Amino acid sequence: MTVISRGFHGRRPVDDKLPPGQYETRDFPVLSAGPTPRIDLDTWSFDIKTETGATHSWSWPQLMDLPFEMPMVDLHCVTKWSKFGTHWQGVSLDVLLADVETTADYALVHAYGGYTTNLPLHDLLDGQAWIAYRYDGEALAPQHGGPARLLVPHLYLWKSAKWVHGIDLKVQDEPGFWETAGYNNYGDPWREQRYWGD
Ligand SMILES: Nc1nc2c(c(=O)[nH]1)N[C@H]1C(S)=C(S)[C@@H](COP(=O)(O)O)O[C@H]1N2
Ligand SMILES: [Mo]
Repeated sequence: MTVISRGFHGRRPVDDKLPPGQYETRDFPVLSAGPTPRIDLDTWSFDIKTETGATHSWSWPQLMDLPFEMPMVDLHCVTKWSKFGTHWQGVSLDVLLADVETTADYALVHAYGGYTTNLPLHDLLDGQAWIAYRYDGEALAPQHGGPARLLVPHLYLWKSAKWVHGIDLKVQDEPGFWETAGYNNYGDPWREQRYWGD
């Protein structure tokens, strides 16, 4: 590993925050593969299902009762925009997975409306992912995934499923919606993993 001393201890310069091939935008574009689903908070649930079929379920009031975090993160979309310093509120997946017994290595995330996306379970742990329900101090807008979306900012934004409904834990990896359509199975913006083969 090469260590480069910058002789500088302030904010990272913008170029350092911008993954290869990305540009910065101040907008918050909306990208959805289908219509925004109507979701009733009275029947909303977030369900984690393990490889044995055991299911852990949270209603909306139960989610609201959990300890939350307020991460500030940079977003990177595979369509090449990046947005720096976005403010969210949500429940860490570490909290939701704490009492879930599993030997699975993979997660298939599913959303109201049918969208799916897959990632290694490891990438949901250790402070890397949230079920986010507030953005910029307000309830998360429906077009951005409200009432709640997955937020997993170290991967391209297609992994951050809007209108999240649950996560199935799998022993074997199973590609989701965009991954089946040719997008990279992992999607690390810093390695520019946009498509299969990148
Ligand atoms: N349920 C669902 N989640 C989704 C998508 C979608 O079509 N449906 N699009 C993904 C893609 S490709 C991107 S870039 C981001 C866009 O999030 P935004 O609309 O809040 O910018 O949501 C991701 N999550
Ligand atoms: Mo995207």
